[in-house]
Amino acid sequence: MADRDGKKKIRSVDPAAQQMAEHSAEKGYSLAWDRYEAVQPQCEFGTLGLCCKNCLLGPCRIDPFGEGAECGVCGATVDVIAARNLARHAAVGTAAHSDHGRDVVHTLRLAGRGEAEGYEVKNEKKLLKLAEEFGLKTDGKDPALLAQEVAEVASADFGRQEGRLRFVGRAPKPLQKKWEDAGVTPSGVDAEVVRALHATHMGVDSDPKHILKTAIKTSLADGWGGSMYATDLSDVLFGAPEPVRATANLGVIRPEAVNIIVHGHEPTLSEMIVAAAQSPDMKKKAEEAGAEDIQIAGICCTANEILMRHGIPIAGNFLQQELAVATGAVDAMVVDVQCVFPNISQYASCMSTRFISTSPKAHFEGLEHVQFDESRGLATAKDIVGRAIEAFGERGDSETVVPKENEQLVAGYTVESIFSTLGGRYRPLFRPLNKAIMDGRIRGVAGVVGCNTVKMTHDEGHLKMVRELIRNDVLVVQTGCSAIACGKAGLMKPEAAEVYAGEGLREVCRAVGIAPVLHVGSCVDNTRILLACVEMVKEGGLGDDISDLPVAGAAPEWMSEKAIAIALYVAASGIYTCLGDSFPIMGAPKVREYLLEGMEEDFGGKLAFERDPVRGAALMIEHINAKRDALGLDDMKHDPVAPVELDKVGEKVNA
Ligand code: SF4
Ligand code: MSK
Repeated sequence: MADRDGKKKIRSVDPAAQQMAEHSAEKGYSLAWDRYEAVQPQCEFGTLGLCCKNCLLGPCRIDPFGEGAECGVCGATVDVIAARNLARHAAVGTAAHSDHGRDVVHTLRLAGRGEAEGYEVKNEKKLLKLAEEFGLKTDGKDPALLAQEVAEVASADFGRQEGRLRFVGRAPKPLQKKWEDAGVTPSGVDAEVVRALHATHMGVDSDPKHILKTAIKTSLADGWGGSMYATDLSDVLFGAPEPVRATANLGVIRPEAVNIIVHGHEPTLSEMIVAAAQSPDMKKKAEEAGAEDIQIAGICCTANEILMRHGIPIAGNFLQQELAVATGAVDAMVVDVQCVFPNISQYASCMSTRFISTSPKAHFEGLEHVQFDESRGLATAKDIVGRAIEAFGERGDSETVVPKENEQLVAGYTVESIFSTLGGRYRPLFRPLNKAIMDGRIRGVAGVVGCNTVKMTHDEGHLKMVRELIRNDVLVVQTGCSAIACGKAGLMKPEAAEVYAGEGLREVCRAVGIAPVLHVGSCVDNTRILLACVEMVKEGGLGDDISDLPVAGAAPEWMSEKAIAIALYVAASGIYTCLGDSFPIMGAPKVREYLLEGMEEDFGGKLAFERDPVRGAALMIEHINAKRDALGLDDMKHDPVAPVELDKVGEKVNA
């Protein structure tokens, strides 16, 4: 039950979230904000990364102020302990993204064999391109057969025991050399995860810097391996996204419709749920039950996947999962893997909503489980939609409270579509973007990504940082829950350029009809940002390596182990990366020094920790300016425009 001491407000800048938090308090629902209060005080040893339980001689915890033991029972120092913990986090993050990638590979293989009901190759052009990249013979080959061969090559990369991952070859040559020299070129995806776990077993690696390199190598196997496969092969199977208009926030839930929320990360089932909901038999069934329609909406990255490809509305980001259910208008909450609160089961006993887990990897105690099986994907999806329709019938006249907030946005940008949107169809790839940077209309590009956290005000970090960047003429590309935050706030509408963007960026946005903030997908789609950087280098005029580009990355409200892997592979790819919360390593001086300074010498990129999002943006802009200076680029054409206060989210852009 919620106990917010009579305080109904939560820390969020989203009015829809506030409204539902108040309603939840009235109903007695517990929210993450309440449970965060309940777990205070949180362990400082854990926060600083100074607790080890890697063997049963421990747990060992080291006081950073020298009041207790100086090392663990085995002699592990604070730096060894913190580096090992971080490497384990990175291995878990890599495993999560990569297992998602593996599932997409598996589905592609089955689709090629004709054994995956409802799936087929939607993007033959990309399939052909990949097959050629893999050195497969393509002449006159049936796409179904080619899909199987591409899937085999991808599978082999997951299980590769030696050599290097294929996509490492996509990186600029100087970056490949940096990885070789530092000994972090990843081989197989699975092998790197296993090696990281082995290296951090009690009594194996005890050189903190070497352990950090293991963490980086593992993370590179995510960014240039598992996640990159997830993105590329999803584009092959489900089609490459194109710019698409959609809407976002809890107001997309429609009490008069059968509402199905898909939540989690994998596109394989949600694609089928979209297809099932649009099928005439399901529509008819919904009408017979008295519903106007079947409304699909998403939370977290499953949402981003179907938003990008179908314009399916977004109900909210990570911290809104419980708030969506609290509306009482959700008939089915369908979850797969990652970022799903176990707490959603509390609602199962007090409302008609069906909570349905679907992944063989993730069951939830007390919830219905409909196991997803690619070989009968459409049938599984229809079963789930049918259960939602039944729940709609059971909902009857029970109370629903749905906020009105429902913002317009444009999503669906990819490396390929940025190229055509910016006018590159008849000109060399990425030339218009590079040119706008070179002639000082766009200062640079920032990727702002990642989660929400109850340790900060929900969405505020994303909005403040992104607005500060665009007013300084930095084009922003986004993924994950950060993208959802900015979509809900109206920053992904072309009109946002008129309110928030600096004059140079505004000129570019006007000329090509884009927003100053571009949605490029889910968490695995951060690889689209890496590949856009590769294209910028290839295009020429901005240096020879990713680390020469005037670009930066950020995750102002990160919370997940996947974010640790992302931050490490982004920084090790040469990009300055600013995180809101620090990694749990602050009690370990050598680890801190390497990640915040030393790694720049090895890779050209490093991390920064800054809780204040405006200061974080300033650090990124300083970095971008330094890169512009090093490239000898012209001064910016215009001074930054005045900042706009963060008052009511989205109000200004809608005025
Ligand atoms: Fe303690 Fe060392 Fe065991 Fe960790 S590995 S719990 S520091 S004895
Ligand atoms: S869903 S990993 S909370 S971005 Fe990708 Fe959002 Fe972070 Fe999960």
